[in-house]
Amino acid sequence: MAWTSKVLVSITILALFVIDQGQGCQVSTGAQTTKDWWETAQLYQIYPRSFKDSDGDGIGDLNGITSKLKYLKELGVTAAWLSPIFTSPMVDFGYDISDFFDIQPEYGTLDDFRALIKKAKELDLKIILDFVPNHSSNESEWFKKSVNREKGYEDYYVWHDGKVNATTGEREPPTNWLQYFRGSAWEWNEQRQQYYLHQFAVQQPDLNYRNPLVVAQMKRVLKYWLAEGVSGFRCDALPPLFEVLPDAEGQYPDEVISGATDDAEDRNHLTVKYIENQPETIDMVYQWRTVLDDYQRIFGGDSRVLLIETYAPAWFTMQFYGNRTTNGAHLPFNFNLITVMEQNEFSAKNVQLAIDLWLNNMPAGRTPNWVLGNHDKRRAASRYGQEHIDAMNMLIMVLPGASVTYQGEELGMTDVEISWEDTVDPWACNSNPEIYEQYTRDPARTPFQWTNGSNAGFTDGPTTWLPLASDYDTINVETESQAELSHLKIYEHLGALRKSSQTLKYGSTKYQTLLENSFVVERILANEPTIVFAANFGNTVAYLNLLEFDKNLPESLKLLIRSVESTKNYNNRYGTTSLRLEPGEALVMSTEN
Ligand SMILES: *[C@@H]1O[C@H](CO)[C@@H](O)[C@H](O)[C@H]1NC(C)=O
Ligand SMILES: *[C@@H]1O[C@H](CO)[C@@H](O)[C@H](O)[C@H]1NC(C)=O
Ligand SMILES: *[C@@H]1O[C@H](CO)[C@@H](O)[C@H](O)[C@H]1NC(C)=O
Ligand SMILES: *[C@@H]1O[C@H](CO)[C@@H](O)[C@H](O)[C@H]1NC(C)=O
Ligand SMILES: CC(=O)N[C@H]1CO[C@H](CO)[C@@H](O)[C@@H]1O
Ligand SMILES: [Ca+2]
Ligand SMILES: [Ca+2]
Repeated sequence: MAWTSKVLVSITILALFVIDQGQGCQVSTGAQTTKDWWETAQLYQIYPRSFKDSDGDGIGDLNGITSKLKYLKELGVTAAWLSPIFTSPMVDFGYDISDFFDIQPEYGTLDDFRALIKKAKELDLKIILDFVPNHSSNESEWFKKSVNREKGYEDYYVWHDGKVNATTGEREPPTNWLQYFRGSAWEWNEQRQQYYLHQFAVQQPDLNYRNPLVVAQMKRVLKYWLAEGVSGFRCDALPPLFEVLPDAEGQYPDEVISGATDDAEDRNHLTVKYIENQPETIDMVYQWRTVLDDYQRIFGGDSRVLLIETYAPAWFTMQFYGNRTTNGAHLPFNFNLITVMEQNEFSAKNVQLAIDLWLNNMPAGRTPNWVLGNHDKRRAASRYGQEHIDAMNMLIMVLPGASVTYQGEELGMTDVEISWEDTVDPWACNSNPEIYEQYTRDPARTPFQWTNGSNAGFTDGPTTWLPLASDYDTINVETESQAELSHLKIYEHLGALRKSSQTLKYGSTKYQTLLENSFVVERILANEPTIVFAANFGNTVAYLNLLEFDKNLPESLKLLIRSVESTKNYNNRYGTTSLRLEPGEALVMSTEN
C-alpha cells in the first residue's frame, strides 16, 4: 500500500485568499501529503449492456468489457463502476435483480467475471459493482418464498392488507404512495392476498429493511462480491430505502399533494415525506461501510469504497459521509452539475452555484466528487451543448476530489432520438406516446461508439439492442484517436495531467464567475505550478482579466490543454490581463515556464 491514513502530515497551510467582490469565491486548504486512492480517483461508469458486445447478439457483455479495459487505462481511469451485471429478467435493465449472487447469462458467467477482475488487476484498474439494495426482482426466489409465506421469508418484503373504502366497500391500496415509474407504489398479490410495496416498477418489490434477516442477507451480498475481488460498491437508489414506520394500528400515512404537477400518476404529484430520506437509511449506509472496513482489516489490500446514489437535499445527502464518530460512504455522489442545470439555465453563475452547494455544505475533512452524467440523464453534450463538453470535462477533472464520467462523455456522445415503437425503458413504457419523451432514459443508453464501421464497432452482429446514434461516423474512439485534437484526446490529456500534477491532487481551490458568463478555477500548491481553468460559457467573446481573480498570477500562463474549437496552441503563453476567450472556448493553463 502506498498510503497510510494514520500518518497524514500537514506540510502546507495555505494562506486564505480574501476577495471582496460580490461574485463569490471559495477556498479550501489542501494540506495533506498523501491521499487514499479514491480521494483523487478518476471514476468511469460502464453501462454493460451498451459498452461492447463480444458474441454478436447485439448486447454488451463481460468479455466485451474485458477486451476494452486497456482503453480505460489509456483514458487515465482509476476505477470503473459497472451498472448491474446480476441475474435479472431485465424489466429495468438489470436494476431488477433475481439472483444477487450470480451473473446475468446474456452478460456471461462467473468465470467471465473472474477473468475481467484478473485482467483489471493486471492493468491496475479497480472494479466497483452496483449494489441495488432497495428491491429485488419479483422473479427472485426470495419474493416467491415470501408470497408463499415460507418460514424466514414472511416479512422479506413490505406487505399490507390495504384498506376498505367506506363508500364503495371495495379494497384499496394502503396509501396513495406513487412509484417512480408512474402510478401506485402498491400492487395486489392474488396468491398472498396482500399488497406489496414497490417504489420502482411492479416487478421491483421493495425489500423490508425493518427485518434483520434482510439486513443480514444484503450484507452477505456485499461480502460475496468482495471475496471475488471487487474494490467496492456504488449503491443504487438510497432515498427510498426505508419508509416511515406504520402507526399502532399498522396503518401508513398518505402523502400530501405537492403542487409540482397535476399529473396524478407522476411521483412528483405528491410529497415524499414518508417514503424517502428516513434517518434509518443513513445508519444502514454506516453499517455497510463497516462491512467494507472489516473486510479490508481482515484481508488487507487497498480501501474498498462505498459510493452512493442519492438525489436528495443537501441536509440529507451530507449525512451519508458519516458523523463525528462513524464513517459513512466514501463518496455520496454529487449530481449538482446535473440537477442545478435542470432547474436553471446553463451558465457560469449556475455552475458556480452547483459547486457552492456541495463545497459549502460538505462536512470538514470529507472528499468532494463531480458527476457529469449517468444512464438516467440525457447526454452531457446534449444537456450543456456540444460546444461545452470539453469545458465540462475539464471542470470535473480540475476540481478537487473524484471525477465521475459516464461512458461516452469523453467522446462527446449525444442523445439519440428513439421512437415510441423502439422505446424499452419501463419509465417511458408506463406512460404514452404523447409524453414518453419526458420520461425515457433510452437516449443516453445507446451503444458505445468504437469505430466508424458497421454498428460503430459495438458488435459484429447485425443488430443492436437500442438504435445507434447517427453521428457515430465522426464521434467514435477510432476517429477521435486519429484526429490531431478531439474530445477524446482532450479527455486523455486531462487524465494524464491529473496523474502527474501534485497541484491537482493536493492543491487548494478557488473559483469564480468572471464578467457575464465566464468561469475560472484555480488550484494552488506551494512550490508547484498553479493550474488555471478558464471557460467562456456565453455567446460573445470575453476578455478576462485574471488578475482581478488572483492578483498573484504572473503576466502570462502556459497553455496545457484547450477545447477542440480553440485556435490557441499547446505550450504557447497567453497574457493574463486580457485573455481572449471565444464563445465555448475553454483552457487549462499553468504558471510553469
Ligand atoms: C412479476 O410481475 C409481473 C407483472 O405484474 C407478472 O406478470 C409476473 O407474473 C410476476 N412474477 C412473479 C413470479 O410474481
Ligand atoms: C372511495 O371510493 C370513491 C369512489 O371510487 C372515491 O371517490 C373516494 O376517493 C374513495 N375514498 C377514499 C378514502 O379513497
Ligand atoms: C453517528 O452515527 C451512529 C450510527 O448511526 C450513531 O450511533 C451515533 O450516535 C452518531 N453520532 C453522532 C455524534 O451523531
Ligand atoms: C473510417 O475510419 C477509417 C479509419 O480511421 C478511415 O480511414 C475512413 O476514411 C473512415 N471512413 C469514413 C466513411 O469516414
Ligand atoms: C443512476 C442510477 O443508477 N439510476 C437507477 C436508480 O435505481 C433505479 C431502480 O433501481 C434504476 O431504474 C435507475 O436506473
Ligand atoms: Ca453479447
Ligand atoms: Ca424501500
